[in-house]
Formats: sequence, structure tokens, C-alpha cells
Amino acid sequence: MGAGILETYREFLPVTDATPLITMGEGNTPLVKSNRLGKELGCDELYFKLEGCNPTGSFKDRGMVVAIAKALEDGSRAVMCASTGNTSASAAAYGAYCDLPVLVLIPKGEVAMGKLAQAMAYGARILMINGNFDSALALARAYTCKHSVTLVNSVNPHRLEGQKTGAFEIIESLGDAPDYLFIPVGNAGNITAYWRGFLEYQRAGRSLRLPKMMGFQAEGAAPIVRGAPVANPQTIASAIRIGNPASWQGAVDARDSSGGTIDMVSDDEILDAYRMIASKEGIFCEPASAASFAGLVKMCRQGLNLEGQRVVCIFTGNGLKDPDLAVRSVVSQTTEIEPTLEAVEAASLATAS
Ligand code: AN7
Repeated sequence: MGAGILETYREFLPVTDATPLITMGEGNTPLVKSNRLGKELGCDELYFKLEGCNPTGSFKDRGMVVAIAKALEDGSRAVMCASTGNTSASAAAYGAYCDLPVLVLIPKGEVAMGKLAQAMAYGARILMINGNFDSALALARAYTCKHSVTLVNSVNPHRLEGQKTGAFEIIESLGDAPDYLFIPVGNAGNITAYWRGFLEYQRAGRSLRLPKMMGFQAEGAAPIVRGAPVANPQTIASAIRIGNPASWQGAVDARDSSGGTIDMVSDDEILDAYRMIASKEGIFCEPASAASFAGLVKMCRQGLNLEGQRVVCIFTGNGLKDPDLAVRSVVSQTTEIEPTLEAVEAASLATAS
């Protein structure tokens, strides 16, 4: 373990003798058992997969390490992606690690500060466009068709190959697949990849069961739920502000073959979940990630009975990526006091007694 996903899962990945087995320590992320929220929902086996523990703070590193390794194998001279933030941070980091120039197209004013800071620090060439993610992705596709620059969005098949390893790890941790997998849906690559991972491990005899795939979009950016692209997607969860997902069909297949669902949650439900996960479990994930748990809460309210069921929520990215939102949306318990013991005692009374 800790060898990186290319080496650990090479028999399940497009690894050849010529593929460089690069790693920045991605994968092998914690699967943490819920201590409080599961009980509140009547579920005694609820787990959280902490993808924010990857090297750049999101699940994107699993797919990016494969995409970058294959780009190097193919002699690529530069890579490009469009991004709501996390893909650009990941591409920029792996590009820096491998001395491969990285171009990122991001929607101006719509990327969380932490992610932008990462792309800048890792030294990517950042092109801010006056448009949304969907138009950025269309431009990245058009540019990479015309020029010999490798596209590393999830339309690059190597990305989803890497991302399916999240499902492998869950099976290894639990001894089998869970009954339900709750996951946020944006461009729909991750739900597609997880389903593939569960199928492949079952086929390889490493698991017996298959989970119901429960995907959640944000209400203002829910094209799959509504059955048509959304021209001007809006949600506080900027990572999943996507109106025309590239892996639309993959998500629908995962839903239908698993007997799961793809539904939506409101920004208020996302923020409630985001605050609960942090204040009741000690896990700080980003708002888009909280859509998975918000979906679980919604299903339970609608009568889903989780007694005796094993449930996993994927927390796709780290809360530190969007500190502005945390400061704006959490009522903090902060008071300013004089630097005296008396003042500390007076202020602590209610909390420590
Ligand atoms: C934290 O970085 O699309 O359904 O450009 O950053 O596989 O797209 C990010 C997506 C969930 C949705 N959670 O996953 C990008 C980008 C977080 C994310 C998603 C994203 P997909």
C-alpha cells in the first residue's frame, strides 16, 4: 500500500511495459466509519470515503495519474483540461511532477479560491474564459482535436480507468461491496468509473455483491434528473456546476443496471449536510462532496430504511479548497476577549461546564 494506484492495480489498468509507474501517493484513502450521523439516520454501518486525502485534495488524482502516465508513454508534449477547479489542480500538480506543460481552461469567477491557488502554485498556464464549464470543455475538445496536446478531461478514457480504483479500495476495506453507494454527480465521470470498478472486481471474484448507485446533482445543475442539458447551471457547489455532463450515458447505465437512482438536492440541503459532516463527524469536505450525504438524508426522509444496510458516501474533495464558503456559511462560535485567565474562564463557562 502507498505504492500508488498504477502499481497497486496494474493488472486492472492500461499499464504496459512502457508505462512509467509514476505516483504522488494517490489512492489508499481512508474509509471512516460514521460515529454520529449514521445513528441519527438509523444506519449502523455508514462509511465515508475521504477522497480529500489524495495529494491535491480530491479524487481527481486517481484518474490524473493514469492519464499523465499514458500521455508520457505516448510522447505527449503538453496536456490540457477544462475544469471547475479540481481537475485543473490535479493536472497542474502531475504536470509539474513530470515536467509536462499544463494548460487549463476555467470559467472566470466560478472556481473556488483554493483550487485556483493550487493551479497557480503548480505553475499551470491558466486561461480564464468568459463562459461556463460546459463551454470551456467544448473549447478544450476543439483545441486538442486540432493541436497535438493531450486532453486530460474524463473524456480521456484513462481518467475513468484510474478513478474506478476507489471502488476496489472500498471492497478491500469492507470485504465486499456495500449495499448503497452515495456519490455527487457533475460531469458524471466518477459515478461511471465507480460502477465499472464494482463490476470488474465482482467479475474477478473479489466481491460477491453490487451496490445500488445513488447519484446526486445540485438542483440548479441537474440535467440528468431533468432529462435535458441545463444552459445556465447554478449552484453554490461550484465543482458540480455543470449543465451538460460528458459521461451522461455512463451515469444512466450505472443507475439502471444497479437499481439505483439519480436525484437532486437543493443548495440549502447541500449546506446543511456540509455543516453536519464537519460539526458532527469532524470531516471537512467541500460543498459538492456534501451532495452525497445530502442525498442520503433526503432518501431517509422519503422513507428509505437503512437498517442492516451497509452504506458508503464518497466525499470527493477537501473542504479547505473553498474556505470562503466555509466562512460565509457557518455560524462560528467566535468571541474576542482580553488576554487574561478571568476572561478565558468567563468565555468558556457555557462550553466546558
Ligand atoms: C469535489 O474539476 O468536473 O461527476 O472540472 O470536483 O466525475 O464530474 C469536478 C467534479 C464531485 C463531480 N466532487 O464528479 C472538475 C470537475 C468534486 C468535484 C465532482 C467534482 P464528476
